[in-house]
Amino acid sequence: MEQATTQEALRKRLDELRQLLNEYAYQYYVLDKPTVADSEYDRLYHELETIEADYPEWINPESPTQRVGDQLLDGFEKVRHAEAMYSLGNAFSEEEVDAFIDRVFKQAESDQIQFMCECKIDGLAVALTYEEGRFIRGATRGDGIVGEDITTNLRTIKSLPLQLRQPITAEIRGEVYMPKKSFLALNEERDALGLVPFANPRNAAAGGLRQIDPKAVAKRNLNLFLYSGVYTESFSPVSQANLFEALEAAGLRTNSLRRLCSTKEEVRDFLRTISDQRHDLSYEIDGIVIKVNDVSTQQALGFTVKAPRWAIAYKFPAQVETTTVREVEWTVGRTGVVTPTAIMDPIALAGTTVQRASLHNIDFIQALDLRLNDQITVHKAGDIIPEVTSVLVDKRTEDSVPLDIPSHCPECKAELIRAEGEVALRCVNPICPAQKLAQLSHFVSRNAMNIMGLGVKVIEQLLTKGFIKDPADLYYLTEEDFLQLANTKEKSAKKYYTAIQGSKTNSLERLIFGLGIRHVGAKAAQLLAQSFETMANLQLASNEQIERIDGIGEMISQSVVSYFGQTESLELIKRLIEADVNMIYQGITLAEQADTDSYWAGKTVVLTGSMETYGRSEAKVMLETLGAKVTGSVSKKTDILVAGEAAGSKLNKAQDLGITVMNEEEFLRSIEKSEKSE
Ligand code: 1X8
Repeated sequence: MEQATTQEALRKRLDELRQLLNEYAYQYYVLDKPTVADSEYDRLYHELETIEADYPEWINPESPTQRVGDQLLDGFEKVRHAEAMYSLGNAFSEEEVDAFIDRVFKQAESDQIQFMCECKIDGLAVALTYEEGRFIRGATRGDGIVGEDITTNLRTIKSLPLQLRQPITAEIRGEVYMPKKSFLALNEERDALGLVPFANPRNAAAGGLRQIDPKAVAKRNLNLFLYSGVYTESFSPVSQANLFEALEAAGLRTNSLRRLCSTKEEVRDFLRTISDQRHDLSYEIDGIVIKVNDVSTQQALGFTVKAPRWAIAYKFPAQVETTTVREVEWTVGRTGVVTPTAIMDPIALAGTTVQRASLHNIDFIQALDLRLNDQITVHKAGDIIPEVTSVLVDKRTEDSVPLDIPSHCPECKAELIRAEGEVALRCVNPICPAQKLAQLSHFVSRNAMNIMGLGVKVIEQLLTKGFIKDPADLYYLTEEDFLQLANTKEKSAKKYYTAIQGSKTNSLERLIFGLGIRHVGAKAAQLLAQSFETMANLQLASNEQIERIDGIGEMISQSVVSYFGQTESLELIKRLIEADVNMIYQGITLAEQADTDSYWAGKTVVLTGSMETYGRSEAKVMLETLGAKVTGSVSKKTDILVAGEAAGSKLNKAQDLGITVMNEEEFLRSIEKSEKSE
């Protein structure tokens, strides 16, 4: 009997958790308006995972834990679309857009037609099938008639609802994309691993969705916007504007950057406005789609063999410029990788002046057959990073010769190594001054030890004068040492000294990141510090222990274990300890996530009335995270009553008993404060 009740309670809690998590995910990923702290989401998610582990029979495909599967995919099945996915006619100038609008006016025999103008996302078109609100299948566009089933991979996109807020049966279409930031981070990572970078976010997104490991897809941080559908009885909007209302009501993510226009001038104004601000968007767009708003007018206009007559894509002028390569610079990074950079005649490109472009590695140079004084085309990958896209070979002079690939380190002159299967050229001299400089610059950088003011110039001098060889040496420097550097007066010397000494008390994750262990970025450093809590624990950790951390894989664990296997590393850490540099994690550890010293810890709280910002159950969960006990009725044991709108008898009783009463605003302020202090 008792067991049945526990089970019932757990089942209820499970439903509550799924609902809460889905709601939070919707607010965070679809509306881009987070309402709870990440730690709170993680806590609830973990609670759900724990219940599901005990009762696997309760798991259903709509559970938030079921987004990322464990299985590798066995290729992709073909799927036929409910209706053909058309491509769009293109307009390459404002005049061509005007001509399209005139054509629509003429064919529809009216000039009272509204147009919905939307951003053209540079991503990958997908079709999502929902049945009675459940996500059943997702497919690529393919050739427009038959696409590939990528359901498992699409499920990893957190803004894609597995369950709609309405029981709609329809095929919903949109664009999957990779945010610029994720694209840049991915390319940096690929560069570091010696992989060829993606040319643009679209290729990165497409590559992402075709991976056979859903876990790898989840890491790509893909997102999507929905903007069309195959209409059915349960889903039959009367206009494009109405479609957006319907999509949003169903919980689907739409792009709010759109405008309903009635004239050519209004359309033109929208094109120009977006054209001006597109470099500031977090995703790449390559044009504007202009659609007849009214569905019955769309139907009257119909389709040509290739595209709808009621829509057109205005394409922004390609952001490609031509310039000349004057020099190739080879720089040594902190891991010894030698990277080529093209130095070019300056050009204006996508909002900035560009003079340098990474050439990534030797393979990249050789694939382009790039030579000095070549004319080249340059674009900005992800709208930010300048990249050489082609060499104008026919403009080349006859005496041009292939680039010299350095055989020796540009700094220390040691011989460069190119390991089997690696595209990277590497200086393996452990005392290479260029590597030392890059390592030290990394150590003092903002996300590492954050030693403000200690720039490259100062570090360079400290190295050449032999004052320092590694990061630990920084902590043994005196103010007098700094006074011996060029242009350094007492004030600067004091500033450097104080900044270095101040960094001794940093929390462990900064130091771990600062050590520059291969593949250990700021995020991994945070996870390692949080899990192992002290440097000593981390030093002793095995591959298995490290890989047990969610978010850390084999590549990082091997790198960490190998780092601590080296005598030089141990020696460095020993001297950092002797210099009194903190080796302990100071954030919240996993073991103590439940807050014990917040204002709310140990308090008995009653919620009454309705609040604008949070539902009762959300507020309850938040308070519980902060250590409060939330009960249903007011008594002498109650410490605080949180009273929303229309609070009734509980408020009277609390006032009678002299219990502290908080209104919504006070409650919110206090919660916010408690969360900040974490
Ligand atoms: C392609 C795209 C469309 C939209 C946005 N981005 C795209 N890449 C949109 O309608 N907002 S429509 C479209 C197509 O029909 N081929």
